Amino acid sequence: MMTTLSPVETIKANSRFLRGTLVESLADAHTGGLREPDQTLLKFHGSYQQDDRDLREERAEAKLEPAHSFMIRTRTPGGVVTPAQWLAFDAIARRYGGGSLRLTTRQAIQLHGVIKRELKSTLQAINQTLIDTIAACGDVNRNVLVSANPVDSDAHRIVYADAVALSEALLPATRAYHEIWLDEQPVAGTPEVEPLYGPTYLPRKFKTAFVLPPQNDVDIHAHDLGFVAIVVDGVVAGYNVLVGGGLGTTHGDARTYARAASVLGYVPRGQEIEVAKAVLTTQRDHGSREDRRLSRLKYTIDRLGLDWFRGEVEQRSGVKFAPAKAVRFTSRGDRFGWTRGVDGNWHLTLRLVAGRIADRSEASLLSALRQLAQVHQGDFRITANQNLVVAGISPEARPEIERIFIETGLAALLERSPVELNALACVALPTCPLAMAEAERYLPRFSAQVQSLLARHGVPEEVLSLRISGCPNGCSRPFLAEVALVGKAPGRYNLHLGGDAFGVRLNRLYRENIDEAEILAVLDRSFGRWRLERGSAEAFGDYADRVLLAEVAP
Ligand code: SRM
Ligand code: SF4
Repeated sequence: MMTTLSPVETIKANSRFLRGTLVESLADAHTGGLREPDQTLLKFHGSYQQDDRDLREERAEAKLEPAHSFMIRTRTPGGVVTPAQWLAFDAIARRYGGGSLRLTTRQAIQLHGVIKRELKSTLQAINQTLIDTIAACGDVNRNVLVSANPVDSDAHRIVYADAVALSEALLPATRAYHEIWLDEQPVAGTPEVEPLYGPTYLPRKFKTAFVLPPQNDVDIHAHDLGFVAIVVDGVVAGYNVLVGGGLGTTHGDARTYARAASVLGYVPRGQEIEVAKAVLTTQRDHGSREDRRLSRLKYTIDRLGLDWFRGEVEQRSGVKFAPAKAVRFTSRGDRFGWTRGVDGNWHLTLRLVAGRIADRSEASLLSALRQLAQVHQGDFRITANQNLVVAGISPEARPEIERIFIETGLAALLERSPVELNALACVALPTCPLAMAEAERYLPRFSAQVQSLLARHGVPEEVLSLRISGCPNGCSRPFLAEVALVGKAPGRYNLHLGGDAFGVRLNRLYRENIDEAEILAVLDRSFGRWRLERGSAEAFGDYADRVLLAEVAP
């Protein structure tokens, strides 16, 4: 059967290992944007071309090109950043990024609004901090996630080291990034190869995460490849391996769906890189390269079968899977405030609403975190819930950190209800080109309204996961929330209910394309019924799954 490759495949194939004409595009002073193929290639270097959507109409009327700028995303496995690196990012944000940093749901830092003529200087400044942006986006293995809250400090240290090693092992080999952004001279006469990826890389993005049960703060079931640490007597003995998670969908295209990852089996520690390479190359060779909507690993597995996939990974890696070990998750959110690790050091988890850090009228978060970074001796850990852990604070250092925490207003940000503290939203408008509705800018208002409803029904302290995405791509992992809004059009959302409290069960569509008034009315009725009808202590998501969704099931 004749198949047509997606145009992105041709761009990759012709790119000379991700170089394309990026140098020429960057040098073209007539436009604030890049040539189209270079926009695709730029993603593999950790950056996206965007435009300010708040200004689109006005600029179109004035016959001006869109207000182009660039988003840059870091590769920071496990979200670990030193205080010196934080201070450097603070300076970079003030100089190139409009005075704003954004922590992402994949433990990365994003800058928005970088203009074309400063893109190279910004990437160079980032590199000087010893953080890079290679493979932060594109059809490659992306930033590797690790549970962020290091209560069990020893196991966390090991799992983090395994994640960093895996992130390095799955990096593309091309020197394009170093040549284009860091002025490295190509070595003449050396034929370039991509031993792992090949010249056309993967069919689609590929995401990996490590989790330390019982806390599922990375939503392990949302990733193409997941490693669940099995800790025996304080030692990381091995990993349960999960594959085929993925959340992106397209409204109106029933072929697309969110999928929770499936279990491949257990492997002893030390085999995870071989297994990862085998999973990745199986997807490289068998993933669809025709329709990018159907290219993620989840579709490959469903098309070819989990047993076939397991066999292929075993054959490629030489690793035989044992039956998965029993695992139980008991929480998924961040542990806000002060916690103490087994090593005696303290960790302080801060709430940063939707991960946005800027000096705004309501709080000077960028400056507050700069103050912390100036005195902190441990490290910072970006959580997969868009928050920040000030980690590894010695008992002697705690009073000074505590003083800054209180005086700068960071402590006040924790004085919110559980639902507001745990809610997530993707970026959406004004920078995301795919947004259909608001998310980040809507989160404070909407989460406060949901909180009022919970209070009205006598459960103000209920820990309920609430997530908003501006479109069905699902960047805030809405399909794993108990209550989720998924953008459909300005001011209109699909309402999903029924995820469980620990990020294991996917939710389902409950009402389609409704506005705020209707969403609140539906939630009001649903919370009322849950309070009356729930089994003892039944979480809202479980009740919605058992009762509300059963009523609307086809
Ligand atoms: Fe995402 C595309 C933001 C995590 C699924 N995502 C985008 C883009 C780059 C829009 C674009 O393609 O032009 C968004 C940029 C907005 C902006 O202005 O910054 C964007 N995604 C984000 C972030 C920043 C959301 C956030 O608020 O934190 C997250 C960055 C993560 C990182 O640091 O790497 C982010 N995106 C996710 C997640 C959650 C996760 O990975 O844990 C998902 C769902 C999981 C998954 O991949 O299945 C996710 N993003 C998508 C998709 C749908 C992929 C699919 O399989 O269909 C797209 C669109 C695409 O790839 O075509 C997308
Ligand atoms: Fe953009 Fe959609 Fe992702 Fe939100 S979910 S950041 S709107 S792509």
